[in-house]
Amino acid sequence: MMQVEQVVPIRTPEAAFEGDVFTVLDTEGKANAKTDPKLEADLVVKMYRAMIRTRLIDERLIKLQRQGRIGFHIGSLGEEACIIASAAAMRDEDWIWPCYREFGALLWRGLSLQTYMNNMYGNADDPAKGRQMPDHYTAKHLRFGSVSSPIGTQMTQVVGLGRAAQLKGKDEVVSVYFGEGATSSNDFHTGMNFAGVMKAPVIFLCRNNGWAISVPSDKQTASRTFADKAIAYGMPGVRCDGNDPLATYKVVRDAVERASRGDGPTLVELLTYRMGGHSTSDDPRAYRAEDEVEGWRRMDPILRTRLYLERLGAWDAAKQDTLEAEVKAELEASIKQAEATPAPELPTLFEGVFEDKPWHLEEQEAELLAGPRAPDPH
Ligand SMILES: Cc1ncc(C[n+]2csc(CCOP(=O)(O)OP(=O)(O)O)c2C)c(N)n1
Repeated sequence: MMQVEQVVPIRTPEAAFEGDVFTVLDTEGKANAKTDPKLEADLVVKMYRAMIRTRLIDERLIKLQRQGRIGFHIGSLGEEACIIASAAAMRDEDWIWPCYREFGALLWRGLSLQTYMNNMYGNADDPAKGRQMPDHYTAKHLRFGSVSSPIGTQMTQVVGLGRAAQLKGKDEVVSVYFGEGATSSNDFHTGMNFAGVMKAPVIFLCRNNGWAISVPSDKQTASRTFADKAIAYGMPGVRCDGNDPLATYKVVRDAVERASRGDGPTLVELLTYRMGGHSTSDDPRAYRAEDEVEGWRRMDPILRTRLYLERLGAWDAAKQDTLEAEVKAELEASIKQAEATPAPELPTLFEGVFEDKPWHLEEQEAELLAGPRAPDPH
């Protein structure tokens, strides 16, 4: 009988990267000549700038939540390369479908920081009009899907989207993010199976960040790797260094080209590490050792990318200082405006679903508006 040797454990980067992982940059930021996709320096600088912006936004939002100014944040500390580089590898005509950690990809696609911040505050200018939790963004006009909080549900939605493009003869590819925990969901099986059978133009991006809240990746599966799961669905499964933007860009771009040719879906396992808590509602010290996090610090995607760019002569300390100052100023301005914007008007609760408001909603709205109001606690 075949022996399955798990390489899933992610306690240290060494264990995580055992075996067949596509990587370009080492921890000193040196590119491997054999795997280097030789991306334009300008593109790597653009990705690096977006990674820094994402991290600074994350750090600020965590503080805002701790100060009680926003209710919740779910971020991407340590996962910036796999999110930004995979978004960068998609073409403008393609769709990006998030899990819930991918605000960096949404900003990459062109959403303004102000609109994102309005969503974090659920104010009157929030596109979701405060009806959703913070970090539950949506931007159809940018070909960016809505956040799915129930684990895995986005994986069937994207196959429908990809299949529709296929039936209409449109050259559009869909990428979808999810964590390794989501590979245990029914929707992972359903989505992967349909995509495989129909050769749907979908790229399944599994961010293997080591943890599904408090469940470590080695308790999530008995498979050798998460990429191996692709075998059962008749599609390629690739393991990629998700803390390396060059490797991630190359692997995702190859998958886009494959899907665009009509050759079907790809599962990409992006090896990364969740440096922070699951969300601001979590304290990871309750279930994981701090030295595990320390071990991953030298794999920090921002550090590796910066070292690479410095070697190329495309980045230096002065550029870093300017960028950080710019992002911080932009952040403070967007927070100020979001806090000065009032809450959505009550009647908006009843808008946006039906073109003609049904009688029962008319009645409920009238009752709500006539009812007593608690004073504004702020
Ligand atoms: C169907 C469902 N079950 C449970 C939850 C609670 N939950 C929220 S996030 C999460 C862990 C998901 O981990 P993973 O898929 O690895 O993604 P990550 O958060 O690590 O990015 C769980 C269990 C949920 N949102 N939906």
